[in-house]
Amino acid sequence: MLDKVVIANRGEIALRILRACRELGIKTVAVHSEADRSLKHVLLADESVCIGPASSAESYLNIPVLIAAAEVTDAVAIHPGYGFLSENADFAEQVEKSGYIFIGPRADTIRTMGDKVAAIRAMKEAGVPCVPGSDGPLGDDDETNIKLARGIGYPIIIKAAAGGGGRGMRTVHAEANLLSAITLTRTEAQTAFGDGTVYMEKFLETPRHVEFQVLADGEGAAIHLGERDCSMQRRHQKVVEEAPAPGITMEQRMMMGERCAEACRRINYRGAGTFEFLFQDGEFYFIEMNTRVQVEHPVTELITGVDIVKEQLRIAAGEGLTYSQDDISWTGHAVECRINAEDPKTFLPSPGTITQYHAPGGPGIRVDTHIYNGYRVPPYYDSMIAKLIAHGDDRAAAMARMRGALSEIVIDGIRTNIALHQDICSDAAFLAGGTDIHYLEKKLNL
Ligand code: MV4
Repeated sequence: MLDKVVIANRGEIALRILRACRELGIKTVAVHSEADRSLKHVLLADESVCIGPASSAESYLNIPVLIAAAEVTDAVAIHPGYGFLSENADFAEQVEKSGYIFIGPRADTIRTMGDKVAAIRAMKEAGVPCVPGSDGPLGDDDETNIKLARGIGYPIIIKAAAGGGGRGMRTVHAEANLLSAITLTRTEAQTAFGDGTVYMEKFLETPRHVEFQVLADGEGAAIHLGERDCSMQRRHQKVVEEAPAPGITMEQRMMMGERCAEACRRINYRGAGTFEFLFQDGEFYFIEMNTRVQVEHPVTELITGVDIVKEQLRIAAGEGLTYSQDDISWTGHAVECRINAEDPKTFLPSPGTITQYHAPGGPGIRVDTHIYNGYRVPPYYDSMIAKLIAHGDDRAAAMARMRGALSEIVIDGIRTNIALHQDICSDAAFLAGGTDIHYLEKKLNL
């Protein structure tokens, strides 16, 4: 097993990684900014290193300083968590060139998946169903692009190859707007990402966001852990996630999961990964692959019993996968609410000191959080402060446990979105299952 790991992240995921390391007997190094000295995992880690000022650019995004932290502590590997440098191919490359293990896929895999055109091409070749589209970058010939869009049929969407996660996209509902939309998206992409490459897809109007979790050893073995539904979102920020996805049959799960796992085998994928699909009218359409552990991984853990972070560490140590596909089964239903320090009306971040924290509990309740009484939520980073996860024998039981936990949890001193979660978890359409990606934004604008 790995001897010592640098946790190149903060907050709940840093604590989650620390706990996985501790179970595997791995020593931990917490790296933190000047604003994060009192983070819970910093206090629990075997060693800690201050890596710079509060600003992320000078601390959690500072590649040379992170590698230096591994050097001075004699660590053997770096876990990037999610966000920050987790999907930065240059970081992965520099970590490995410096002689450390990057806990994630090889740099070239991250680079391929970061280029959405290349990712779609690779997945289509591997037999994963994709959205009808340009099957490559758009060229500069207007007539060709007009014909392409006519062939696909309006509405269509123009996306930046270097975008993803909702950045750099523009929908087009009629031919009159096509050419200006291509030009605008190109210009924006060039400015935002330094790459003006764009592509075209059929625009799906009422899809759900359904994603498959995979684990692969980097030597051709890969399994899937089924799917999650992450349709409950606002401005591309997920709010509630669940597993399994309502209405997906075991046949669909095994068919799509196996296609994802097979794609991983073909590209010798290493580590944990997520295949994002749009799901509409009973069909799956691949849109992007995430090459990191995701915020919502606990719902999959609760219904499969697999510790995804421990699997990441085992894979990185070269120990391979603990499970074969036949070992994986799914029990009950799990739901996760992301608790943010934010104003319930404006959704603006609400940093400050937590004067009282009371954790919910009881059967089937898990709380992934770094907060404690007296903890000061800094204003510099993401506003997510806790994930409340409930598991039950079926979806209704999981939702009932979630409502109970939401009524028990107390977070005083700052504003949070707990009331929003209470509203969502009592919403008739949500409880019926299968609400699409636009449902929450429409509900909030009533
Ligand atoms: C789409 C789409 C409809 N049709 N692609 C947004 C984030 C990025 N991952 C892809 N996104 C979308 N791509 C086609 N062809 C609608 C979205 C989309 C979306 C997708 C998933 C979750 C939330 C979303 C919110 C708005 C738009």
